[in-house]
Formats: sequence, structure tokens, C-alpha cells
Amino acid sequence: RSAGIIGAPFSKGQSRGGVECGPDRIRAAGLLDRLQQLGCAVKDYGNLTFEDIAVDEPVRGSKNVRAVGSANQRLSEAVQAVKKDGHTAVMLGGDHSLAIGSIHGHTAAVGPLSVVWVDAHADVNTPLTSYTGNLHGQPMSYLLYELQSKVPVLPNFSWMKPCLSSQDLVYIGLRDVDPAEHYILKLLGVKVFCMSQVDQLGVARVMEETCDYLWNRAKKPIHLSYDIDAIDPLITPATGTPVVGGLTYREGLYITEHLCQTGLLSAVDLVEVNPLRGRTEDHVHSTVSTAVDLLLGCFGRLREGNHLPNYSLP
Ligand code: DIR
Ligand code: MN
Ligand code: MN
Ligand code: MN
Repeated sequence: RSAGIIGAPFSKGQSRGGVECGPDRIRAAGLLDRLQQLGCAVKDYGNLTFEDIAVDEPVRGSKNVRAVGSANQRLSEAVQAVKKDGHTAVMLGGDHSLAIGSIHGHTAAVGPLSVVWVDAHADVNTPLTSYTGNLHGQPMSYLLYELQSKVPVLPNFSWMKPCLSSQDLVYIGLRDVDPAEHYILKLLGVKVFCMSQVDQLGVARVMEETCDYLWNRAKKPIHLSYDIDAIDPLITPATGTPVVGGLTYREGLYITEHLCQTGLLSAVDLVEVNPLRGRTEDHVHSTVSTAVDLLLGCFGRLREGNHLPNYSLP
């Protein structure tokens, strides 16, 4: 396997500064070296730069719509290039509005996907249902075919079209879902393993059922979109919208290990790491090192230990 890493230092899908520092902090924690130690080839495509948009007035209450549209167009192209080079794409955010470009670009390169969305939040508000006007709470509504008629045409979004069926989506870790989002999830019959189901079934059964459900139609490449706020804020506090009662470190890691061993993992987003939201340096360190561990889990790191295939005893 090989990883193609894209840094996306973008924060305008929400209002808290600092999440644009995520990619560099995750790299500084040793992601590339540690992937290589696993025997994984790594190509770092560097950080994207984003168009400066002077006037970006709210559109129907949603903020920075033009900046988010433009940034995601660039990200979509970058993900397509990484997939054409044959790598598993790794997008380091940045906020979760970046899933628009990441999933769009991934689909454009490889065709229909299965998406596993690990998050405290459903991120399926439309611009018309959002209370906050933050695009990081809306990306799934732009991506789903079934919501096309409910999403107004927005400036700088004409490059993209919905590319995901609600039957090819599974959520894990939800515990902070707005009423309109809950209505949408029920209306579309989306498969959700909220935290109650993780409690009830255990994470191993959740992952078995996730894959059974997704593979019922066809085995498609998997896109994992991992919001660090899915993990309990006792472990990953340095994030913009922490919610109590999240996944443990072990549950969070198990999700990545299970998806890795399917052999179908084709792209990963790791988003919403915000070093400025940690109250102490320990909080930031714990958040960033958990993010690195989740990514290593996606590329075959095992808790039992690993060794390279050409290892020979001295
Ligand atoms: C809320 C919070 N549902 C919103 N969403 C967050 O802004 O739409 N998503 N924090 O990550
Ligand atoms: Mn999210
Ligand atoms: Mn979230
Ligand atoms: Mn968020």
C-alpha cells in the first residue's frame, strides 16, 4: 500500500481559528515516518493553498459559502490526482466542510463509493435547516443525490454535483444531531450506529454490520471520513465542537483497523483537529497523537505488533 497525503489548511467551514493548523501538527507528530516504518510508501503532496475571497457575504444564513466552494474545488482536483497516481488518499483537515471536495474528487477518480462517516455530528444540515450557518455542519447534504432538491444553488458550487446514494453511507458515533438532521436521516433511512448502538452492540459488531450493510449492494471502494470529535473529548479535546460521551481510544482505533483489513479503504479524511482549542499542551498532544494513531490504523498498524515482510533475525 501507499499513502498520498494532502494537507488542507482550511477553516472557513466553521468559526474557530486554529483548525487550519491541523495538517502541519499531524505531520510534525511524525505521521510520514511512522507510515514508512510500517512499510507503507508515502508521497506528501504538501498543503493546498486557497483562493482569497474578498467579499463573501452569507447566503441564506450560511457563512463563507464562496470560500468553501472554491477550496473544495481545489481539493477535489487534488484528490483526483492522488487517486490517479495510485495511492490511498489521505486528506488532513481543516474542517469537515472539506469532505465535499474529498468525496467528490474520490468518486470522480474511482466511481461510486461506500462512505463511513465517523463523527459526533451528522453534518447533513442543508443551508436552509442549519442553525449555525457553518458549512462544516452541512457537507453531506451537498453530496447526497436524495437531497439535491432541498439544497439551493450556491455560488462557487457549480463545479460539483451530488455523487453519493444514502444507501452507500453509514454513520458511526453520532450523539449531537439537530432535529432537521434527525428527520433527514429517518426520511432517507440512513444506516446510523449512534453512540447508543455502540454501547449496545460493541464496536466489533458495529463494524461487522457496517460492512455487511455496505456490501449488500456491491463491494465498492471505501471512503472513511473521520471527524476527530467522534472520539471522547477526554482523549481528543482539541477540536472545535467537542461533545461528551464519545468513542473510546480503543473503539476509535478498532474502526480503522477493521476498515483497513477489508482491503477496500481507498481514501481517508482526518478533520477538525484544532491545536488552538486544547487548554494545555497535553490536550493538544493527546488529540494530535490520537489522530496519527487512527491514520496508522488505516494503513495496517496492528496493536499486536508489526514487522516488515523482509525482516530477518540478526
Ligand atoms: C451543528 C454542529 N449541527 C451545525 N455541527 C458540527 O453547525 O450544523 N459539525 N459541529 O461538525
Ligand atoms: Mn464533522
Ligand atoms: Mn463533528
Ligand atoms: Mn465539526
